[in-house]
Amino acid sequence: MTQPPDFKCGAVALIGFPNVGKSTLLNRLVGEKLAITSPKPQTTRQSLLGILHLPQAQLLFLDTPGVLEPAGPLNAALVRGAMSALAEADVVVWLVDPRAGQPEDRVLYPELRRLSRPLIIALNKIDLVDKRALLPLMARFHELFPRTPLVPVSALTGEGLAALLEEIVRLLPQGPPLYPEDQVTDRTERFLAAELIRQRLLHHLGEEVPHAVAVAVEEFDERERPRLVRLRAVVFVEKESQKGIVIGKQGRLLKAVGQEARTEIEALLGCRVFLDLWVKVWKNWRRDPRALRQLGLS
Ligand SMILES: Nc1nc2c(ncn2[C@@H]2O[C@H](COP(=O)(O)OP(=O)(O)OP(=O)(O)O)[C@@H](O)[C@H]2O)c(=O)[nH]1
Ligand SMILES: [Mg+2]
Repeated sequence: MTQPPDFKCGAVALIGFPNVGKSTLLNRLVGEKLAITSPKPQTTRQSLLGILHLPQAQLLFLDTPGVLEPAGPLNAALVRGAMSALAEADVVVWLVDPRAGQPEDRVLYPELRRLSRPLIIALNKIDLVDKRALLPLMARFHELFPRTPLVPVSALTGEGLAALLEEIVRLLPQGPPLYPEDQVTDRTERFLAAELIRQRLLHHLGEEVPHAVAVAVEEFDERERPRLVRLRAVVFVEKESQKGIVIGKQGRLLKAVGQEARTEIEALLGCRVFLDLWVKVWKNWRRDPRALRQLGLS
């Protein structure tokens, strides 16, 4: 295919505090459910690329883990992941929740102040706030970042996203597309399946346990595809008591997670799925550098 000579292509990092809606925004912009989302902070652990193909540009959106002051090795690895996305990006979109957002975000603010690449500030979740209440916050951002475009959006309703896309495309460098037109992510089906299982776990678990959970798809057997794909996945927890919680009374919680995840994975793969789901204790995996490496988290 021939591209117009002024075709644009580049990486766009979506960055911000946990829970501000980065993954929701990526899915909405790309039009596919790639990144998992949840009301619990620190849902995203690994960066993920979502590719938007436009007639005049290819946008490589990079979803990143939410940035806060690191506490513990897993957290530190998440923040490092987000920061390296910042270094790789051609354009950075800083997503802020106007209900909580302070321009002086302790970790990101100093990084973004000295950022040498184009920045856009997106105030997300405007469906939840009174528009007039946005004005003082917008004025404050404008004072601190006078030349930075400021775009109010809602990743949920789609409001403001056309304006955001326009700003992004304007700031992207010229260049040929890097990915074929039918590719929407850089992640494997195996990875996306593990994340879908984790999302169902986040949904069912209370406040503390979700952070102690990791999921690995250990077997992805495609021999019977397109009729059927067989998956064996392991849910890792940090201690025995958490294993009981994840399994639930008479195995009910794990069963619900398995059934819901299977339906979602079937939609992802476009075929029937057999999901064999196990729970194992990996003592204090969040503090174990070897575990973090093996789970792809550092
Ligand atoms: N009302 C409303 N809710 C939103 C919007 N964007 C995201 N949310 C919700 O906010 C919560 C967090 O969204 P995520 O996309 O998981 O947030 P994130 O920034 O990726 O969070 P981490 O991965 O934990 O850093 C979810 O419950 C979303 O449904 C929005 O524009 N409006
Ligand atoms: Mg996320």
